[in-house]
Amino acid sequence: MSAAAPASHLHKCADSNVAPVKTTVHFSITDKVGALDDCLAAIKSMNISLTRIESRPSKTAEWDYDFFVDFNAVDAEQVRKVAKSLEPFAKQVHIVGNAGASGATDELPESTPWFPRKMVDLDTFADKVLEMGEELDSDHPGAKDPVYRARRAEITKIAKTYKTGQPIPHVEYTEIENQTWAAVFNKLTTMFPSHACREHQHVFPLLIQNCGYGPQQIPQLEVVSKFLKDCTGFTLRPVMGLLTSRDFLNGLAFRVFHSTQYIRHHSKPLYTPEPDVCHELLGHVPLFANPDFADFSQEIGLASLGAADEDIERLATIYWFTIEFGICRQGDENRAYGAGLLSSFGELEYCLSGKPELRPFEPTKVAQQKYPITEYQPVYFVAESFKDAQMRVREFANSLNRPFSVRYNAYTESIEMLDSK
Ligand code: HBI
Ligand code: NLE
Ligand code: FE
Repeated sequence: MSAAAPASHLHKCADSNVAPVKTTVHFSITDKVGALDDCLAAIKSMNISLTRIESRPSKTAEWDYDFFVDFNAVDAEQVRKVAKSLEPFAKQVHIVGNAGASGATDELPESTPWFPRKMVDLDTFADKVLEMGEELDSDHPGAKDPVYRARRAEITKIAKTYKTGQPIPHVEYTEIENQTWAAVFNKLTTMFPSHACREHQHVFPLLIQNCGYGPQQIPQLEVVSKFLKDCTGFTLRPVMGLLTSRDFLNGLAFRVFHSTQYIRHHSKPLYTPEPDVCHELLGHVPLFANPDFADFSQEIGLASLGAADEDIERLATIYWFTIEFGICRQGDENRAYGAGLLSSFGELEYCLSGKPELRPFEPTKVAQQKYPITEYQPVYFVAESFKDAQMRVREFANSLNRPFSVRYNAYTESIEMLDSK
């Protein structure tokens, strides 16, 4: 893939998202007998079938109630009519979710692309993924091996049917799969002491002690997820493959990391263009156990909720140059903290070799940087610390054009929308 179209392969599923459009109407009403009934009758009169309705006590001084009503809209016009019909009965009618409806943004300036508000909403992401190797014009070694394909389909079935709150099912990995893992594990662990950041090295022995990390066999996601939950509140959720940038980043807002469970093809253990269980477990997991890094990652996720498509692109680029390919300052040395580096023997060596260009981490500049996907990066960005990077991303997120701000409530595992910035 050329450097001209960063991550464009990840937008395919989003673009083919045709009607009906998942829509949420959010409104508040004052406590009065029949108030909700009036609102629902207005929607009913349009012959719309609701898919969900939820209520919460409102934070207003008037002791109002907030309602969230979901339905599948046929087009933007219908969404507009619903909003209009509620106006006489409700306060603060807000539409969330007209992403993909052509021209809808112009017609409905107040609407926002749909985003998950509760952890269970992540269940709706499950089947919107790219196929193996799709649009990665690398000669994916697994694509031509029918045995590998069948095995992968077996493992991704878990992710397809997984629901929030369930334990992640155990996978009995085969001899060949465990051998591939061993090859990656043994090679990388020789390099971590001289190339990985301090945070990664700090956690790694704990993963060996508590989560079954070692050359013998692939650790189980469920065990690792429980460990992360104890460390920082992050959890893993199985995923079939690459999600759209929007869905993937939205998960981070809930401290949920979508993790593949299958392994790369055994013919090429030291490099794969896609995420696989080696990349997740050896690259990402150690960092998500670090509190500052967890905060930083969630910050990107929160900024992505309801963000415009162009802003998702910017945030995905920031994600790419930090969580995936970030380098950080450590004393007077540079060390890798990006998972794409930490899971790739070749690139881990290369990124600190003095050959590629290193620039300071400044979100506004990073967000515009083009990058190749299936080859080593020509440019990396160096963060001073995770705390510093988080502050800079927060500042950047505040500069984005979103008419509301959001906050994650860890007690209710839900997103609170604040009307103004
Ligand atoms: N999906 N499952 C999965 N894993 C990733 O690492 C991932 C993704 N979708 C998009 C993505 N990464 C990034 O390249 C950014 O676009 C966020
Ligand atoms: N190239 C990495 C590896 O081989 O582990 C995976 C990168 C996933 C974005
Ligand atoms: Fe990754």
